Amino acid sequence: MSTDFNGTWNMVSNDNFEAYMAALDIDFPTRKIANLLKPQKVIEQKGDSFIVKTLSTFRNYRVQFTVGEEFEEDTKGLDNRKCKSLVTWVSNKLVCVQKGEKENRGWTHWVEDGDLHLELHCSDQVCKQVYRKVPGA
Ligand code: 1AG
Repeated sequence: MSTDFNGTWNMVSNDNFEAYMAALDIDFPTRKIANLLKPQKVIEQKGDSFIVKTLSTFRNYRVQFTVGEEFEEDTKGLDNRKCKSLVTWVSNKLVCVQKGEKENRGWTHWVEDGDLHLELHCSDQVCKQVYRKVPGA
């Protein structure tokens, strides 16, 4: 049995997000706004099929994928690039490689002590986020 990511998760910490956004060439005013957000992750998982929604008062982002199947990702509303993305299981972690214009781009999700962890990386920058499960949601 792999990890169950289902649920609604609220951000509790966000380290180095600003530098991660700068690595994606996000402009200064957008970074200042985005850095103040406390987004929510809403994850629907059925086996290896996922819909991950990142919701905030500023912008929303939705991605759908099946583990092991490369897909075209359009990061619309974020840095507006196209990537060839592939998510795989690495033990109990979901590891995404986002191939495209930006080197070393991707993310890793895992559940640890009941919290949802997310590490986002691009070029030489790593952003670390933690989300706490909303009970009953
Ligand atoms: C993601 O999470 C990214 C989801 O794929 C959003 C996280 C970071 C934003 C990326 C770049 C910043 C670009 C523009 C800033 C503008 C708005 C920020 C709004 C943040 C909420 C949408 C990995 C995984 C599945 O959970 O997507």
